[in-house]
Amino acid sequence: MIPTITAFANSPDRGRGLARDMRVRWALEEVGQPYEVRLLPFTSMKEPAHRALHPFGQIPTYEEGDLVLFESGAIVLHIAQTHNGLLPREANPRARAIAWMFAAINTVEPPILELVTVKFVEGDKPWSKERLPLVQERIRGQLKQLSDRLGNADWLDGAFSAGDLMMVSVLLRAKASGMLDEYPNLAAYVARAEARPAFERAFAAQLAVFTGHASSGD
Ligand code: GTB
Repeated sequence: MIPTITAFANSPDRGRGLARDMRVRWALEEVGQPYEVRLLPFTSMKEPAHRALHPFGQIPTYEEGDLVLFESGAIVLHIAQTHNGLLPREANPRARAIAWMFAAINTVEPPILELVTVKFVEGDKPWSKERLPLVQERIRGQLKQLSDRLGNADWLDGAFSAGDLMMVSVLLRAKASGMLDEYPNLAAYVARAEARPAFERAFAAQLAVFTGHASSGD
């Protein structure tokens, strides 16, 4: 069964791969699963039809037969659990790869998102200038520890996994702010992931939406 995902019809990032459909597209490309994309204008995202799929009226969603999922982490985990290639078969390495997925979205991503909020949503508030360095320090704290753990390895725990896919997806947001370059092994880790053919295909597909060259299905 070919799954259908949703994505922005007009992504505010102009196709730079920062919207969260990118990580789902990437996972589908890694496992070789073809998929369809339904593009949503902002107005339809809050309509009842989409809210029936996503309680918060956001993208991405994932539909596959009777199954409807929201939350990019849950969607990537589902793809990884139902296909070969993104999770180790052995129980303990598999559990550790899933732990890295949670670390990405529950530990590393929150301060990176706060940076976006403080710069672009709260930028005009009188306290914003004082808050910015605090948030930046929180991000540096996480990046330093992640950098120490990665060391000279290619991936976080053995072979490339859904844990790396989620971590890189999250770090791409920090790359845009220039903070990733302070940790050369993390910058190289992200570059290594971006060079994967599956990443390149996913990136090209979401960019094609912005440039107007998207096909109806992938
Ligand atoms: N926790 C959810 C998940 O992981 O799936 C969060 C989903 C989410 O935040 N979706 C965003 C959305 O639908 C798009 S990805 N926003 C519309 C709304 O809430 O009404 C977040 C995003 C948006 C824009 C950029 N950008 O322009 O760079 C990057 C990321």
